[in-house]
Amino acid sequence: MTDRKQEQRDTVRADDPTNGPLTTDQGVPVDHTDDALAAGERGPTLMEDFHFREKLTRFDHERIPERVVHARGAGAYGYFEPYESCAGFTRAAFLQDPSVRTPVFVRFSTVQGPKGSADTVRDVRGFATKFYTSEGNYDLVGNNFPVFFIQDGIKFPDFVHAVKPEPDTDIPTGASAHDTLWDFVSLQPETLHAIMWLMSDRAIPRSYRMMQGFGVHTFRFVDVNGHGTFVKFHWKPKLGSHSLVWDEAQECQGRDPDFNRRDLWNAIAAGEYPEWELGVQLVPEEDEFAFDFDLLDATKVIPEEQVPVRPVGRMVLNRNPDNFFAETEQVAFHTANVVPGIDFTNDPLLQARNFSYLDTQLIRLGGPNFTQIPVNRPVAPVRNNQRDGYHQSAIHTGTNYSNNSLGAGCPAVSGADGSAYTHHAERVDGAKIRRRSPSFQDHYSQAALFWNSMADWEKEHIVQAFRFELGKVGALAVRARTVDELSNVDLELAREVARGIGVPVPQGGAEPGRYKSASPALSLEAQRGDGSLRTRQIAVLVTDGVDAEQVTSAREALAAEGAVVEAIAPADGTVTGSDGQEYQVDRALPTVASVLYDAVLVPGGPVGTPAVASDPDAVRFVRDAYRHGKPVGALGSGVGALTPVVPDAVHVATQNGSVVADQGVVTDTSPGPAQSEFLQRFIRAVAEHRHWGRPPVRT
Ligand code: HDE
Repeated sequence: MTDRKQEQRDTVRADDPTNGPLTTDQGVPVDHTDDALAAGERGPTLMEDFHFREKLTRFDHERIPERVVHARGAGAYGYFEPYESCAGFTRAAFLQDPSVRTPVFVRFSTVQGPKGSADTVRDVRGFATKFYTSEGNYDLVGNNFPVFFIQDGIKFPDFVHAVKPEPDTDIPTGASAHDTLWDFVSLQPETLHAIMWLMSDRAIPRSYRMMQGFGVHTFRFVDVNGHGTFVKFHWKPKLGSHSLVWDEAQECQGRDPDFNRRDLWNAIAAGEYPEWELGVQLVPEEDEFAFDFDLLDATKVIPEEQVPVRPVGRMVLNRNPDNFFAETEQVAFHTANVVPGIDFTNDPLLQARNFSYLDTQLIRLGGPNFTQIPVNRPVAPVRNNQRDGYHQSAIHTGTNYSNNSLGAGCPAVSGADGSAYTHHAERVDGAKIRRRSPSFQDHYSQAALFWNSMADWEKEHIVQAFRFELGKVGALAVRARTVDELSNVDLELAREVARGIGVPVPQGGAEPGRYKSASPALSLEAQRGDGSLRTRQIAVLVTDGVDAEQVTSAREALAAEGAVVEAIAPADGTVTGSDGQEYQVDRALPTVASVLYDAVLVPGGPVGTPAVASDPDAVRFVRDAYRHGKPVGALGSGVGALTPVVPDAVHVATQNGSVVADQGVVTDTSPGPAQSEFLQRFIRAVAEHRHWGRPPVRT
């Protein structure tokens, strides 16, 4: 997608506070901001230069503490609308009327790395949504995995310390491949299910726009009669869930560390608004104990095959923030921000979160008035007797206590009209104990459920991920202990991992086939979305003499499908096509790489193999695209450009002039414009996203 920043820079907004002449914070006009006031041209700077001192002081205070987890993020505004009334199970106002759009702000994030870390690291992604509802703000603070690493929030500091950079070296940044994390994992089998997700391609999403979101905990819906229903929340992206491959993700960290945030910003700026469907899994309270796991255990999913996900509405993100700090950095989520009709359960992880989020905002945003910051401000009216504190910007008048008669009793508690939040009247009875429930003790069967549900290529990627991560662990005992734990999940998985990391191959463990169940919905294969090409980035490699008809016909057909096509040449500027016309180049080859694209197309030229075939950068481009399973198309003499890269098994089939689509390598040696049959095949190959099981590259 082309960069839209310049368009934005060129638009001067009337409400921009920096429009007009320069002033100090006190509004005093400033005529000179390039030299400090000094006693003579070479003399000392004078204390009385209030503009200089104010400018530097303000600069010194620009930073606030970054989030202790989820520090790196990107956000956007949009709206949510329900498909139909959900009155049957919740009274939440924003889930009642399909004609009512509720504004939202969403922040996506990685967890481990600091604010300046790369986007495409192996990590969980945060998916936090603030609904500005008519009944107050509701925050659904979820992740792109449906399960978490621990069961009780009291372990959170331990887990986060273990995964964060090690305290002596501050290494690694944005990575989990290090001793302390795996030491923790090997000693804490409750982590295993989430670890399976972390080792899967879910941990390296292609785009924030192409990942699922999950509320993780079991929450509770409450209807107007006070009747409760357990609920798990799901976000499903319209474009489907797609991931990178690990090698590509690593290269992206250097080629474009902002890969995911740029993608989100550019898509919205281009009017390609990302969309998710909100789905709910509903469990009647009577069925609380109908499962072979505990609904309060956040390391478990309710398999979709057991309780289907019921779509209840859609969310569209259609506006980029104007100021990263003011909005994306200062947005403050809190799991306890709920509205009437949504309540908690006794999930001990959720209970801990209900304490932690407010606490963290107090330190991060410097006091209790952060709800007055525009991005956090409810659209519902706020009236109470909470007063003063750092950064108070409201000017309260009248009384500040309740009950009062001097202030006409205001603000009075609501009650009679039934609009107030009432906590679900769950009966609670128990001795005060510190003990994990026996119903939380099975840590292996759902880790195995996940493994059993994977396609072969997903399994292969998981094994490779374990080998990479554990291969970076220095303590061999930790490697071995982790493999032992894995053998309780699946013996073959454990053996495969062990073979790659130099530890004894386990002989015992979960006997093969012990855990048979699978949930096909957990595989990325089941989450392909609408199968469209919208916003897929396609590189067309061009040089002087390129067949103009081929480029134009392919470009038009792909753009009509919603793909973003970029012409990439050895240098910026223009190339001269076979028709003698000049064609604009979108990017110069040295500034890009195939990891930044979803597919590549090599058109030909009227005289023999195009020059790209001998350009090492272009050869690398095609080779990497092929290696990463991406669709590769070639036309006319461009097919020859594949020869140095694509092995015979795929390539030979293209020699007879016929159209061939093999493992997403789509070629047509006939001259002239791209034929519709070729285009259809190439479009299908791109819609597939990736093609697994290709023979290795030639070079
Ligand atoms: Fe968080 N988490 N978390 N977390 N979390 C934070 O709040 C915490 C957990 C999640 O974009 C912090 O404002 C505890 C699960 C997201 O601003 C902090 C526990 C899930 C975000 C915090 C958990 C999440 C956070 C840090 C275990 C998925 C980023 C900064 C009991 C369901 C929100 C902040 C944003 C952020 C605490 C576990 C998701 C410290 C104590 C499970 C998406 O309050």
